[in-house]
Amino acid sequence: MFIKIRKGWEIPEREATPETAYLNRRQILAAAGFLGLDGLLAAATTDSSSLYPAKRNPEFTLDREITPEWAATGYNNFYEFNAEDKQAVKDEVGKFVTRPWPIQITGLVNNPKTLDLDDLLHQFPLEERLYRLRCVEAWSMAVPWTGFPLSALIRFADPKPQAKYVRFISVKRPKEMPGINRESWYPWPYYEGLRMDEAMNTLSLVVTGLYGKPLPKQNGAPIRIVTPWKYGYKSPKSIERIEFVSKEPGTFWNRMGPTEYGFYSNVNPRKPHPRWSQATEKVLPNMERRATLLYNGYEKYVAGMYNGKEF
Ligand SMILES: Nc1nc2c(c(=O)[nH]1)N[C@H]1C(S)=C(S)[C@@H](COP(=O)(O)O)O[C@H]1N2
Ligand SMILES: [Mo]
Repeated sequence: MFIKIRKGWEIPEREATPETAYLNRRQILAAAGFLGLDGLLAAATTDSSSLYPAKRNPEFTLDREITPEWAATGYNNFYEFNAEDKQAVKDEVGKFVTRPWPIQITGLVNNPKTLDLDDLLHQFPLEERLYRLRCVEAWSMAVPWTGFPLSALIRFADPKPQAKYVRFISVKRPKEMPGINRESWYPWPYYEGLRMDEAMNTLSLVVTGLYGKPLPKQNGAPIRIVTPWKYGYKSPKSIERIEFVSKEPGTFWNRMGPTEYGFYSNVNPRKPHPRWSQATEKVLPNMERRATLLYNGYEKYVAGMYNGKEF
């Protein structure tokens, strides 16, 4: 596994053009006074690109460099698009439609609701957080996600006392996601879950942006979950439903390989995967090896939730 390193002369577009030079059509029309009051209101309430970049939360610091944007957005696990070639995912997302995007909040809650993503984005203040991400396959990255605490969404949903777990269900759109029919034996849609205290943990983030911009499709647009102390597959992409349930829910990867992918899947360098060691990781983009940390370095936030056996 090797990622092409950009040569000095291949200046990323982001650095060549100041981001503030981009305005969407509605903002330009509104600014020029062509839309009238309704247009201005529409531009103000439904345009979520103006929410980025969000203010960085200084609590979350890294022990390494931020992964270059081209690497984090060019090397992806998103099996609905391409299960074989991580560098091809970004080239297969073109047909994926991420607006409008209704999110269903269902199950054991007092406030079941279907919310459009853009309304959701205006209901919860966004912040940026630098987090490490450790894939179970051993590659890792460190990136600035934008989002809001999952705990805020859970409080809004107002779970009933019987709700002990939260499930997340990704979209399944074979016409837009070419990997689904190519890998038809997988139990689509992708689905994941967390215990309620894990979901309420400070670190659990509803993510809608990356590198100060709306989330790229290959990273799970328009909305995903990120749980940085767990292997990357516990961070489901492009979710359309959040369901509150009473029993430990099944998960996509546990269904595929029950002996290899447990429900908790907390990062643990001392517990090898049945087919490889987890002691070290390969850091994008150069894939240099470094030691993997217990709970991916987030022990102080999460160790208290466990009795030391949930890996
Ligand atoms: N729906 C869906 N979510 C998913 C996956 C997937 O294939 N489908 N892959 C997971 C895995 S294995 C990892 S490591 C991370 C990768 O996220 P990234 O591509 O943004 O780095 O997404 C996770 N979420
Ligand atoms: Mo992964």
